[in-house]
Amino acid sequence: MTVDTQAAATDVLRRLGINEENPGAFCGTWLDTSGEPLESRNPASGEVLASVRAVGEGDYERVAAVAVEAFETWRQWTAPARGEIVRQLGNELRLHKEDLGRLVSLEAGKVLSEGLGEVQEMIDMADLAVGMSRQLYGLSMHSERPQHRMYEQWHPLGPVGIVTAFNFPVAVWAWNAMVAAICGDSMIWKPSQKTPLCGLAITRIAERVLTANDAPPIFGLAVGDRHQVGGPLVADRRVPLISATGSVTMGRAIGKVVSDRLGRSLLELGGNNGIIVMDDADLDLSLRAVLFAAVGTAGQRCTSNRRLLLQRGIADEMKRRLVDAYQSVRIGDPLDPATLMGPLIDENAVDDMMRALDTVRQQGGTVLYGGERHELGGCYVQPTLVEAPAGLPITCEETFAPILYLTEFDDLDEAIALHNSVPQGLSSAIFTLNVRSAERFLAATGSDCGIANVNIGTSGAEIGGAFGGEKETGGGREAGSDSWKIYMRRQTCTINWGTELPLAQGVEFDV
Ligand code: UN1
Repeated sequence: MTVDTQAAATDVLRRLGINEENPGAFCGTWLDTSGEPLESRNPASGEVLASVRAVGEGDYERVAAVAVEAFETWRQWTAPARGEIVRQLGNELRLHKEDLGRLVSLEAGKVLSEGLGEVQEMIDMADLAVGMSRQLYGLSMHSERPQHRMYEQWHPLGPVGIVTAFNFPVAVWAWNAMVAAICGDSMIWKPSQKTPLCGLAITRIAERVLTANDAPPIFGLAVGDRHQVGGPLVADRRVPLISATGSVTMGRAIGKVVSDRLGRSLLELGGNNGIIVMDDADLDLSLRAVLFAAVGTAGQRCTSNRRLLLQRGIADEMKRRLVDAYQSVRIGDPLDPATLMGPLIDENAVDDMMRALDTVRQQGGTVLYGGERHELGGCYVQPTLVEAPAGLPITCEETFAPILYLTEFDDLDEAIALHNSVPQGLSSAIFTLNVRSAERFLAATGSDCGIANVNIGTSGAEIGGAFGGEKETGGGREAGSDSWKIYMRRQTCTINWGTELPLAQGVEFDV
């Protein structure tokens, strides 16, 4: 297929300050990095968009040293003053929303509406963080000792390492960065090597806001691989928190290194998200929700719907309607407004999908729709429906592709048991019009995931809630609610304003 993406891309890149070749690290200044050039490719056309010189020997250290220094100054700014910087950053993102949305589409291959949605998610995060900057509340407790006051306060933590994946190349940075910034932390961002231009574009915008305000260079960037950036960052004792999004394998490796140095990690790893559709569900609603969750972003969200559990009474009808809907999904250039599904990120992702489908067939699953590469070639694939008998081993694995496993069940207890039988625990949903079924799903013995929805799909969470999951998903929580607490250090303070020194627990210790 020929898409004239290069022409479309050139203007967008120029307006975002990206050249044909670019330095891959920022720490107040752009470093003349010494690593290999990294070519960023458009997955829709295979064309090179631009190239970035990755971090080489010694470059990481320079970025880290500046992050440590920037933290020393930044933590002395008041939290509302830090919020003002984030407010301005949100405004800059508003000005560049269109170009950034296009860049996300060009580099990650997601459809434009989702590219723009991702930038909106950054803007929403900025707005939320501005409000948070005046709400970093600590509790006040009643002391058991007379004339004593006890309370807790929250201080900035230190430089934070942010490792992000290709599928949300900008929003996930914002979940972390907007909050870390108002909390008084500096950052070192390692974007995915598949989407370095998104990292560059965002950092250029952040740089302008910092410079205009004489703020310290808190938004550090280091593009590179796990040897030059990932490894040193994760092992760096000066970096008290590592927030990482990616595979379970990656998270397990990072978690070990960080816990060995007794640092904190915030992990957002694989999902294997199930939707239960009951006989009494609104099937129109269920169908639309499943389609967005399973086919949206070509199944490359950590929240993508991968398992669909159908109660027997509606199973045949849902399957029929799903096949019809899958047939009419428009696949093609992500920048074409009519497109619903773009390509996978690269050839490896296509190979992984085809390998998973071979395993499906070997294990006794049946491809109901799709199952092949798409006639458009390149990284395009067919969205795929698989009939999977309960317990098919492959349904316990996350394949980052649009494969949806369909499994039938008789009653809700069986569905919940099936639902919870996988190692991952990110997002989940039930479709039902019965309040008892809905509440049963949300009860302590119901869904075991970090996110549980009723009559909406598994993906597309709002930023106001805490985002993350249990079990092999890693336990981290980002974005809204009280997720800010992990980016700060808690201090419990007790003040004696009297003339006596009473001891807690009634202990006597007088000479
Ligand atoms: C991810 O895929 O890593 O809930 C994050 C969603 C998005 C975030 C997905 N807001 O689908």
